[in-house]
Amino acid sequence: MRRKRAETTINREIAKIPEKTMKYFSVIIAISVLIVVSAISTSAQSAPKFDSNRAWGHLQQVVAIGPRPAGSPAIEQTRKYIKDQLAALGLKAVEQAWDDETPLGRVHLVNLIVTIPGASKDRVAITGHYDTKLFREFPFVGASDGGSSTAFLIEFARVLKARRNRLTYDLIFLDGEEAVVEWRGKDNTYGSRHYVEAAKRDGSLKSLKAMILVDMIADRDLGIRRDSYSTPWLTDIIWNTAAGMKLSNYFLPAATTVEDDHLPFLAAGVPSVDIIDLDYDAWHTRRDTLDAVSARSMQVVGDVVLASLPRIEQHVSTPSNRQNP
Ligand code: 1BN
Ligand code: ZN
Repeated sequence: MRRKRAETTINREIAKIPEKTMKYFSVIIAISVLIVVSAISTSAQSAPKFDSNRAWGHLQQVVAIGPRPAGSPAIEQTRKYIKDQLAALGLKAVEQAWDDETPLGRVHLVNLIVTIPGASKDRVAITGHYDTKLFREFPFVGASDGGSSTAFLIEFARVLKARRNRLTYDLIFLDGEEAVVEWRGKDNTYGSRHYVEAAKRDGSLKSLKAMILVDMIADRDLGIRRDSYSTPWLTDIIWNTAAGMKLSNYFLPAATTVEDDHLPFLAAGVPSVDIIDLDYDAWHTRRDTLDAVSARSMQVVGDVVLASLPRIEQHVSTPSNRQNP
């Protein structure tokens, strides 16, 4: 009874509000609802995603250039392609150029570095090589070996630029990963060794908190084993992320050891991981072409690396985990 009387009073009060004012408030409420709904849907849409169709397009272009050994006109053309693609994204690639002694004489080498600033100056590097191994007996176009890392990094640059980054990201296109003659002694990893030495000298290595290397990630039959040289916490984050995404059929629990561009970073104390599928039938053969690789494999690696970043950012930002506080 008392409630009914209260309702009647409220209704009477509402009736007193002029119709114009009511309309005004209804419009304000409707606009507010629209703003909230569109903000929610924009934030859901704007979570940038790795797009393997774009990566595949880059891979096609890079493979079409042909064999791209260090010091060749073709690798110069590849560099132009990478720089042009990054420029189209509004990103500038900085060249780190030098000449190095190899078993075949002096070779001109160039690393390309793109920096995407984040909230912190602490950095994570995502790296891969863009040279292909020199074979004189056959044309080696390295669709997975050299091509996939190049295509991956260009597309990853687009994604990181669209992402709100807690840390600064350096995407490093490494030259001269491949042996000029044979993988022993210093005839390999020219680009990563040069980058690390230069960063030690200029003091910038201190801000580099982790390094993720991608190499040969487009195998149609993707199977990436854990590299035992790689830093355990970083490997765990990536493989656990893959497991959480039900992708353990690609990021396998089995272990292996691989010598690659991560070793100079590890030797300098930078936590590093090599994401590499070495169980690749076409490895260092004329069959490492587009037929042997798939966009889906690059998508898997792109999704897993991207989904791993928040945990990596959290790990390196936690004071007790910091090596150089
Ligand atoms: C990766 C791609 N590597 C060369 N091309 C490094 C490597 C060298 C891996 C020897 C295994 C054995
Ligand atoms: Zn190779």
